[in-house]
Amino acid sequence: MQMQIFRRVVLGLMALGLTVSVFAILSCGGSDDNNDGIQRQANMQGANERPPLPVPTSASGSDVLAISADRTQIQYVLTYNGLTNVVQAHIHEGDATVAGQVILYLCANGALKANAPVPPPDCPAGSSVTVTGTLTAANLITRASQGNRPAVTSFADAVALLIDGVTYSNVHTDDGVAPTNTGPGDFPGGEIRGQNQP
Ligand SMILES: [Ca+2]
Repeated sequence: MQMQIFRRVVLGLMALGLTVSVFAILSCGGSDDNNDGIQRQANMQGANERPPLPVPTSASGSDVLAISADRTQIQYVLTYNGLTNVVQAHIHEGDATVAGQVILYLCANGALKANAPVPPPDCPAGSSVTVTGTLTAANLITRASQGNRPAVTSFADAVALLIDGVTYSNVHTDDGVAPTNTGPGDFPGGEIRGQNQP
């Protein structure tokens, strides 16, 4: 009799264990939805440049930044239209009101490539251009804190700023002839710019 009770208790515990296991698996599966990749994008215009020059350009551009679920990679698609003399494009830290520091290169030409930790793709010429690439910790330019902006010492810091809307992308042009800022195709400080946001 005691043995029968013992068996029932054991079988009951086994059934309970199985049920708990199934719930654990189901709840893990559900929580994966919270780890899906996050996307940010920018709509770049001349009027967004800071400090405002003004930048009299009819050019425009965009980027789409897809952050991997584990937040170790950013796949990007950069487009720009109506720009001449494009020399480089970056992601900068900072809100929409400031000129912030470069933390990631999206593209660059010639000697400017050497300023990036890993040479970025070319910034092609053309009336309508698309550049793609993948950014990882190897691409990051670390930065000390500046003003009220936090330090960027890791790729995780950069991703956190990106998710929080505290980065912008811009595209720089330069005709290679002094002086600067003479018109479209000659804004070394940036011709079009946009805040990366949801
Ligand atoms: Ca010039």
